[in-house]
Amino acid sequence: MLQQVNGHNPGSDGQAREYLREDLQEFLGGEVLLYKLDDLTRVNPVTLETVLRCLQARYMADTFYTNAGCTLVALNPFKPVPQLYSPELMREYHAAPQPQKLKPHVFTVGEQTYRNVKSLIEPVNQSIVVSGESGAGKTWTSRCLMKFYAVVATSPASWESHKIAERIEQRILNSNPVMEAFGNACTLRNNNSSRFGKFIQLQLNRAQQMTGAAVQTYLLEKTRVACQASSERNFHIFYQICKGASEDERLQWHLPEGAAFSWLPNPERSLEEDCFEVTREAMLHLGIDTPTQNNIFKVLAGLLHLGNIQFAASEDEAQPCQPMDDAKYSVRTAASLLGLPEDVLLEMVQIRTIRAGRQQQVFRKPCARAECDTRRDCLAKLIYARLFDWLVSVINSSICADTDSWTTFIGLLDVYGFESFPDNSLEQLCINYANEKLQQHFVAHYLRAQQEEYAVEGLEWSFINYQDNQPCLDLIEGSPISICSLINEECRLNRPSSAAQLQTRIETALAGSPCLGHNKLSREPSFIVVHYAGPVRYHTAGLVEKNKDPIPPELTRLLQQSQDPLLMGLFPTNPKEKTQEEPPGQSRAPVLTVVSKFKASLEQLLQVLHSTTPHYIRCIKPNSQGQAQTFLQEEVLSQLEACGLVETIHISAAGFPIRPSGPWLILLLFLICGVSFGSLCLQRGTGHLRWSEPSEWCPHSEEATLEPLIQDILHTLPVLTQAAAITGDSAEAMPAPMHCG
Ligand code: AOV
Ligand code: MG
Repeated sequence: MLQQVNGHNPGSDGQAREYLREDLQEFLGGEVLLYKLDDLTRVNPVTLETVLRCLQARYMADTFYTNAGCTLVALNPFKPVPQLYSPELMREYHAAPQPQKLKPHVFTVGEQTYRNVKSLIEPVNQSIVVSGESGAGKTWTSRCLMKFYAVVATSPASWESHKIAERIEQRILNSNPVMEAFGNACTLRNNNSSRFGKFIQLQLNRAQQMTGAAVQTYLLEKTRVACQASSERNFHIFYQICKGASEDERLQWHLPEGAAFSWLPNPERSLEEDCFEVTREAMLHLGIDTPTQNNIFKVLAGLLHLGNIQFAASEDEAQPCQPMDDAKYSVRTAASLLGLPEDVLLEMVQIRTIRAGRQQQVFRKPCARAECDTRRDCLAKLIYARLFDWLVSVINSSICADTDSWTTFIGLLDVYGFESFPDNSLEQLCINYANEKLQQHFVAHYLRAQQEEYAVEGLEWSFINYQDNQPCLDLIEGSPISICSLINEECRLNRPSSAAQLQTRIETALAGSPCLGHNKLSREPSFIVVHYAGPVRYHTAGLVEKNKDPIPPELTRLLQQSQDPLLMGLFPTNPKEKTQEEPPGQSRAPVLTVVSKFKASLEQLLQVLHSTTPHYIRCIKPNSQGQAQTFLQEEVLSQLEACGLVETIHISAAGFPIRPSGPWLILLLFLICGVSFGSLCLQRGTGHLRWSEPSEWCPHSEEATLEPLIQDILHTLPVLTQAAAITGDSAEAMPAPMHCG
């Protein structure tokens, strides 16, 4: 069982009883310590203040997980707590007849989800949606769940023809350091911030062993390769290479110690994520051999040199801008590391080709300095994004099970959290849009659906108002007019339009939206969206260009000429390949913008989530400085408000493990079937009945006994009785096991 980590006892402030539901005060008797309240449905009254106090008391007592009805609240400890995540503890939760009776933990959610997969009554596929703002602990939590399943859902060792033979679950775990090295970066909010969204499907066979996994990623923030906000960094992998390369590798990749790269800001910051060896080792285990790895790192070093190519403005418009004197070495080195002829590389960045006229004649136009920079950056983004996608496909081919070797899955969703920076652009708009969608999924699935269900069941229920974020989603993605549609329209019309004009268009066309904030103090053209988690100001400069994400076709053709084996694979010469890289006029296909592609991928994700039984974990960031033992009430309060936690608790507190309709019938059936045939088992805590074999009542004890089942029945009796007798207000007074899913 979990132990208190330290002896600090902040709950003994004499106020705890005040915050406890009256029926429980009597039941628990004596002094009740606030930090001992494992479930927020037990605080009284359920208000932001009482919930906050309880969470604070628990946090200060090193108790980081608390149940909140159907969700689990996870406070970020901001310090290592190894005893909370040991394999022994994982097994303890797995073996427990009723894991929900143990201390709240991410393993409880993991185990309940795992047991639900077996259910024959509800949809078998499950998902765990981990949410919270940037730095709250989503990636940590989802890693922790993957480790949990790697321990409890182990499969027989599988051997491959590779030199490295590895258990599948080990390979699945190895996908984390690789994806984080290439897809995470240090931001103002989080030193290890995910810059892509991830949905991992853990595939289980009939025996509930993990036989494989599949990863789906969402919109990598590729602009980071070439542009990092001040005090932020590029993707971890670049720092790892520069810090961890051997002498020999430094020579090969032209990375002398201490070399300065403009795309490598803040290299002096030392982060634990900077460990090159861990990434290499994990790549090896995933089947990416050392020569291929070295090829990848060589190309990445090429990108760093590419970033050092600075152009001098040309005095004659007809002449191309030339690289500055000290950038000539960078051109040479970048070209050699990328396997490209130096002169062709330079020319493609300096000179634009335009097709015009009926004959589609080709004209060459020297680019101005700013455009040269844009083309150079575009080249880097193009390479990095393809490399990332390729890595994901390699990971998938290494971990994905054959379709006939799995029957069900548990999906883990870990996307980039809500964020607001001094300068927010299309990346933040997409990130916050994704978070709005997930919040809406929760609202629709739980807050609304649950209350509607109560109404259908005839429960006298005063509807609890919650913050519905549909108006915000209408503003962002609605039809016919929304922020997305207006930005897309600008892309489609392809007209020169200033940032100020875009601001005016958005503010005029969407003036009626309650979620469009008042934009009084704006010095730069921008608009404000009032998200469920707070208002965010988005700058309009560059928004349309980012949404178009134009890739000059000559840059793709340049990369197709590369002699580098990796780039040859990433950019095959395929004349059939029709892309939006075609210049306007050549291609008749509708232009797919960044936001329209992102919208479509989010919709697909939500369809998958809807087809599963969802479980929710709410990660909360106790302070924005990342400090242990620091609980800033204001900051936590806004997160609690944003996710509608109090409403969730109220609604959960009225839930029943079994619908009140015909409870006696169910009980009778339960007793007969359960005791006589050992085939019906009540899953408390999820509110579902499921059929199971007698041995599964207590699957991990040597002697499977009827005890847990009988305990379940005994525990359920009063609830069933009350459920049958329920009238009016009694719903609130009753001890209420949660009803989820
Ligand atoms: P995020 O995924 O929610 O942010 P992370 O999971 O990366 O946030 O957590 C941020 C940091 O908090 C981690 O790097 C750890 O240092 C620390 N942390 C989180 N949870 C724990 C825990 N349970 N125990 C110890 N330390 C923890 V973002 O990816 O930015 O939205 O885009
Ligand atoms: Mg993350």
